[in-house]
Amino acid sequence: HAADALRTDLMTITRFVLNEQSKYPESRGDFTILLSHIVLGCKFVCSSVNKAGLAKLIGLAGETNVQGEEQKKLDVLSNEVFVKALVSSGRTSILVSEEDEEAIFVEAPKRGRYCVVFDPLDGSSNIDCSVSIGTIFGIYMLKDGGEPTLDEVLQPGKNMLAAGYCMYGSSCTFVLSTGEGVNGFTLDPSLGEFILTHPDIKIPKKGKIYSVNEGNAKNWDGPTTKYVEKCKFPTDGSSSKSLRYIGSMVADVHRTLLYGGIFLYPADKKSPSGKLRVLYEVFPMSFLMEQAGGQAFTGKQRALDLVPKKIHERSPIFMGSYDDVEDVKALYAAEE
Ligand code: AHM
Ligand code: MG
Repeated sequence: HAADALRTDLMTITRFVLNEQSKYPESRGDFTILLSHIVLGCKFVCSSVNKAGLAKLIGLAGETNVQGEEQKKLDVLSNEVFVKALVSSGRTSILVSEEDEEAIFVEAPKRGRYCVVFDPLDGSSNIDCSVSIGTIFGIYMLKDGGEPTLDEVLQPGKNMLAAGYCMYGSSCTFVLSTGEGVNGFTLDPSLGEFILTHPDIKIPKKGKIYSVNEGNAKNWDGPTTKYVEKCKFPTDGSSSKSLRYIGSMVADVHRTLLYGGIFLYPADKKSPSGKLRVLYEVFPMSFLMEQAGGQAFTGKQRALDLVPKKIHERSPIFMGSYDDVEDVKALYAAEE
């Protein structure tokens, strides 16, 4: 039986990536090593997130617990874990984290060929009520020669070598693309391993769900307003879409990838560049969307073509099913 074979022949994430990389003769296993350090960070954060309520890990940074030890907020703790895991991999040169104002340049003896941009714990407003949160990351390869500079990471998203996220939800799910499609892995807590459970994820061409913070509607621009109106009151005979919004990008994007539809965080009058960060939120998720057959659009251009000027830059974003994003593009084109 095929199902039996799968159950006993476990495709772990490490085995999967080793297989993928073996297609490239020049590959030295560096990527696999880097990824295993990211995976380790995710397992640690997953276990901390699961214990947070009990362990009283939740609390303000700087607060002290009964033992008089300083407690760390989960997002601060997660950042430390990822920075240490990435530096100790010996495969990174530059790290950009949502939690750190400045990029981190790894010291020469520990330097490697990769730059990693990441949001160690996204959706932090959801931590205290145990709603799904996640880690998002993107990986660039260093150009050869010379001292690494910030230009290595101020690159369009299409230059990413790989991108992914880990969702700490009802199960811990790791979704990865190395530029050849998208694959999903689920943590088997008894084994402590991520097992391939969602091979070759393809987003439905058109979806029945839209996902947006509609509380910002009064400040939206024309095309966004028209698009959301169309979701609710379609005029082409199609049925209206359902609204699902968690307010945790990883969870909202994960649902969009699997079920189809559109996720948007548009610009508004108060935040003309939207809210989400280009390097470690918009790019990795746009990379995954395209790899799954969907699209990602900023309101002006393909999201992966953006060239960020600053590491914490923001951009409006519309991503999801091919046809749904096509509708948004048409409304923006009509505006011009
Ligand atoms: P954060 O990095 O401060 O957690 O903010 C990012 C989050 C995303 O996960 C989510 O898509 C968005 O903020 C929700 O924003 P809003 O509460 O404005 O709807
Ligand atoms: Mg974030």
